[in-house]
Amino acid sequence: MKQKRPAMGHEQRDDAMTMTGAESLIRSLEQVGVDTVFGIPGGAVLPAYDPLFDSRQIRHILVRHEQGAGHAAEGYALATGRVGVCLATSGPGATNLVTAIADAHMDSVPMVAITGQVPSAAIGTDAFQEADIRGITMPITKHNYLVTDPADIPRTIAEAFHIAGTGRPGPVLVDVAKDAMQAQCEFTWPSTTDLPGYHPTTKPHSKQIREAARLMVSSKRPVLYVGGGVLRARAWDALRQLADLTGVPVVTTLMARGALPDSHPQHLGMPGMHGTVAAVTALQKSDLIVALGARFDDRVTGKLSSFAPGATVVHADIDPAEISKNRVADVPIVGDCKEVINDLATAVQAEHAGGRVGDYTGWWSQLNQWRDRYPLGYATPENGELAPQYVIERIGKIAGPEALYVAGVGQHQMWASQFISYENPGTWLNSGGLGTMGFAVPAAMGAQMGKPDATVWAIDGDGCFQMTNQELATCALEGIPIKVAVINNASLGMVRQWQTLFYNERYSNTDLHSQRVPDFVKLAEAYGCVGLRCETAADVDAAIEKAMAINDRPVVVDFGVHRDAMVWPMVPAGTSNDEIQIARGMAPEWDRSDD
Ligand SMILES: Cc1ncc(C[n+]2csc(CCOP(=O)(O)OP(=O)(O)O)c2C)c(N)n1
Ligand SMILES: [Mg+2]
Repeated sequence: MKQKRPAMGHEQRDDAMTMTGAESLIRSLEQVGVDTVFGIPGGAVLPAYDPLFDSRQIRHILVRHEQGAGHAAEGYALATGRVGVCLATSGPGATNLVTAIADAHMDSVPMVAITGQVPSAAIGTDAFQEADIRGITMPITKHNYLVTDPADIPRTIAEAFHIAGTGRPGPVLVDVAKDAMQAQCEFTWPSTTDLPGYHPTTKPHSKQIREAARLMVSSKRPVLYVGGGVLRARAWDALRQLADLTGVPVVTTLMARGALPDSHPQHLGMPGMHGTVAAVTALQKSDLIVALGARFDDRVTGKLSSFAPGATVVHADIDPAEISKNRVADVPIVGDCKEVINDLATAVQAEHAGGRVGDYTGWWSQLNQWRDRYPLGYATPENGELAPQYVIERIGKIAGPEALYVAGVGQHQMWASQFISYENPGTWLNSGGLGTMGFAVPAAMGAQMGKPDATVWAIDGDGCFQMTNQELATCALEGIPIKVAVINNASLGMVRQWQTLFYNERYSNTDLHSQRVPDFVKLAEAYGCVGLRCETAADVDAAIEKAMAINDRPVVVDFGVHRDAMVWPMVPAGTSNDEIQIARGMAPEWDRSDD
């Protein structure tokens, strides 16, 4: 399943070979090492599907909806670190990709989306199945192309993969006109990519690094605020070394879960709207925030003007546009997170050698108090119904830290982030920036394709599951044995939680009745999967173990859970992180000395 590197001498052999544009497209995908493509054919992209039929290198997974292809490409990319690829036809095929492209853009997922376009002479005529997908995706792609000359195909594909996978990763769209695929052309693979204006700065400025190190050893209440960029830069080993070297507390955002093992003694958990009291309050009371590949998202900062009022900010990111976007950085550092963190460690060592070592004793005694007093927890429903958090916690315990966990969006996503211990990078996949319901099943499918030997659990909501479960057919037929836990509270639970808290318990249109309709067990069976149901705590382990034992087909476990469970802690949207609540109407009891 590894992407194969092009054979040496290929370039020479390919020189001046005559073929169709479509053959050139498939040849180019092979040349960049693609082994898996998720897609659905249609009129405008049909020429590409013909040579694809013959490719011995590329496995095409025929999905049931293009959104599924897009999220599968994301899941593949997140699980492997390689560029994920999806393929669709013009018009509705292309527009069905839009959500997944936007998702990849928000979460910096390397992805190349290839779409067929109507013949170039018909572009702009409202031709059948014409949509200006380049225009539509302009604000949600890192870059995009419309190819009308077949001679441009190899260079465009080479550039698209280079752009998607380097610097701050992201989605690149390549829209290819049908006539360009049908025409004859000469295939020549470019030996280099020359992109004027695209030279991501990877090496950080040493003066800024020295300043950051100096601040780290002189501060009293520092926090390493670790974002998804640390995972994209594959900088987890460097992060761990920096944490060990400095003794500074670490928080990992929703996008960075697994970047530092949850069991690491300096790990305070996740910050943000549903973060731990220790993580949220550490940032809030810090005197130094070292942000690494994080973007001061509103879900982390709460009301921005009241966020971490006493903190000096070091902000490191490969994308200069992120720095000082939301919170002004006192020390801006542009660079690749791995290089930044390694250089920071070297600079801190130099400070140590000069006798300047950070003393965070007082800070740690404070942090440990918050951590001990306000651990994550949940109540067992008094009416004997199943606690959703318990189900998720047991899946994490039984499947263990080597498994991959892919969430949908909603309460179940937050609980999956809170109650599973992430010990390894790349084991937590979710839609953070866009918050796309329907992400889990197709992304789990893509992740399983990328990591065929891993156990892949989709932890999905009953609402999310109903948006993209058609890909279970794909999984069953293609032999992709994902496991799906539907955390079925029969409602759009996260929205219902807001109605409980902020709309006087007026439950307008959040009741899905999905413990009655549809029957998820029968649905799973109809799709060629194993369907199981579990409604009591006593049966949870057996249901999970049964699912774990089935590896020849997908499994869906419908966990009927208590619908009134809520996600805590919570910082209500738009309020200050100081307003964090640990249960309804209940704030932590701050010591006087905390204030
Ligand atoms: C495509 C999409 N539509 C709407 C929303 C708004 N939304 C956020 S969470 C949520 C409820 C999700 O319900 P479910 O999948 O059952 O998860 P639960 O919160 O119940 O665990 C909704 C509707 C969204 N995030 N994405
Ligand atoms: Mg639900």
